[in-house]
Amino acid sequence: MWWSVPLIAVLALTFYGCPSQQNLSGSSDAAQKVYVAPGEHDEYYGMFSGGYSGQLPVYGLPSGRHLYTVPVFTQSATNGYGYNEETRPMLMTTHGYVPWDDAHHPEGSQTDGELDGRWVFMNANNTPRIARIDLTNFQTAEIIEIPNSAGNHASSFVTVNTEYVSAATRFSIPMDEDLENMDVPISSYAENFKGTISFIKVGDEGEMSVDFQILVPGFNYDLSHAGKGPSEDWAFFTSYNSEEAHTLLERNASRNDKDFIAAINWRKAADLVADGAGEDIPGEHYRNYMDHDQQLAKSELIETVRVLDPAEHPGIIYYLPTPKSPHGVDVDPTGQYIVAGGKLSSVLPVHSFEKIQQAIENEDYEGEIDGIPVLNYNSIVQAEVENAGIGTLHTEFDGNGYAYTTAFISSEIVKWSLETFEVVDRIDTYYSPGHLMIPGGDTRNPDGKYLVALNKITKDRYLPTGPELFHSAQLIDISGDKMELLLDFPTDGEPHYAQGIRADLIVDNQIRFYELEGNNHPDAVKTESEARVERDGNDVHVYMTSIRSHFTPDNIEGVKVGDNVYFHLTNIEQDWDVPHGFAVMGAQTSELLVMPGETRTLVWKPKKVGVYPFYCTDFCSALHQEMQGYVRVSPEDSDVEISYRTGTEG
Ligand code: K7E
Ligand code: CUA
Repeated sequence: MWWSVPLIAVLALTFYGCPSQQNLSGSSDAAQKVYVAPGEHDEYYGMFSGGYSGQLPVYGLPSGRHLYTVPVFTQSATNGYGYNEETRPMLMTTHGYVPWDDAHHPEGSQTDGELDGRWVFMNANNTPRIARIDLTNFQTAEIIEIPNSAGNHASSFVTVNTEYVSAATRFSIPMDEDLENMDVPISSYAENFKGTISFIKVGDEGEMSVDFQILVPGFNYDLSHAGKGPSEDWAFFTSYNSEEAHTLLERNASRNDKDFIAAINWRKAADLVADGAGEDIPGEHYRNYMDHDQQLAKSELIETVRVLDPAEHPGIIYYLPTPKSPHGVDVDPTGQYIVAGGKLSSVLPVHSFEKIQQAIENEDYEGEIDGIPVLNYNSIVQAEVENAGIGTLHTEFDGNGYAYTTAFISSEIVKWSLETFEVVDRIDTYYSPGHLMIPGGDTRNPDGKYLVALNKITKDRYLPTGPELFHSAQLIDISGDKMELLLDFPTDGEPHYAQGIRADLIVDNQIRFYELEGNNHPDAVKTESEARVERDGNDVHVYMTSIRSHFTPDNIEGVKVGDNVYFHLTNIEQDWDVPHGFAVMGAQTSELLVMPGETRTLVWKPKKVGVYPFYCTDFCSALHQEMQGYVRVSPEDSDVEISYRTGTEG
């Protein structure tokens, strides 16, 4: 192979800095296409992963306007997510409380292979987890930890009816004969380290459970996508490091001419598990979910997980040889073609599902690894797309017979035909795209109108903000024969993948506020007359209400140094877009931002004697500044009794 690592490095240097910098758009035509007039709404929601922000920023498309950021794996001071008592349990893991993660792949729930607008799933790469975001209120509804896994990267891709969400180990881990994690020299990688590929079952209400894991050789499992149509019972996972290197992977994991895509018949595996196949092994993990009735997150610890050994269950997994450390794996809308991103490959390999089935039937194998048959490359490959750019990573589809692939090193998007497998168009991006997204572009029915390039390098595209810059997304019109660049917009964090979802699938189901009547939070108070302060040993509970423009109570005495003060604030407004905030001087967490009909709790441990103000943080009315109160904090041994009032002097 002419390709080599030093050559990649040279190409990287050559292409990285200097794609021609002229801006091809800027025509009034382009402006017209992305202009969303004041008061008008965008056509699509763009759900972007936040990468190392751990959140899910939401943009309107085509305008590129930043609409909201859903807090997911990271605490958010904006609304108190992960700080307040109600949402803290969402971030519980077997490693303790983990208030940050690295989120890569949002994926919308699907029905019959099409986006249905119910939920978005997103993976946490660092401390392996999958979150489910509820699109009726854009809040994180559930987070499940993935056991026996390290680096949950090939996640969270859904099957055609959201039966399952995928997960896999990016970093293999040592497991002994009983499949317990163990303490061994890193140099024993080849004999001791294993990977797992996990299938997370999704219930009717979205509730997640780890249904089973498949034990696989200690490669690095990278990306995934489920099949559709003829391949809908299958899911595909790329891997690199089939060399099983454990140091300097840059070189040591780039030696083999081919690595593998793991093709998994998830339906068959699931049926086996349902019939009692497999073995329960240790696999402690948390499942955290929002109890909607109580508006309170809850955690449960699950101890074991079911595992399948491929050697004992033939037919559940096959390896598809794939050139040179593939990255993305994408399935075309017909479900017939499986495209691998060949990041070190000179061609873009496309496997045929039909040929894969044929090869399986004929036992056309070129080998076997740990009981997993390796299919013959030449028997399964449909085409190798030539000239598809350098450093190809990810592919999406327009539903009109074309595929679009990002090329990181040559900084471009390349459009090619699914009929001739020839390149028909290419467009420069600024700079170095990772993923790309077409609304519905990984489903059975893409909306082939826009494409978003998620670029990794920003440099000179915006006014500089010192060394650290936001990332840059670019919106490209793909409705014609030639791609046309329409818009640049900056994105927060490091977006990897994104999902574009037609607005009408989401808008009609929006919750505008929570019904006070349906609020069964144990510490809710629904009228001002129920508001009160109670002492229980060193704990003081303030059951407080907010409504424009006062808190009840707003004068509190009898708190002492050393107390734990729980402010349980219920916003008793019943109207859209009237949150109230709550902050108290010296609090060691964030504010609360409480939606109408909702209850949230802030714990405060006053350290010093004094009178402390508290106030509403959200400008809620003309008399918002008046929305304030005082707590008197007395010495630890004081005999001031608890008392509270609103609107009475004294
Ligand atoms: Cu950034 Cu999908 Cu994590 Cu490729 S991954 S770029
Ligand atoms: Cu309530 Cu400001």
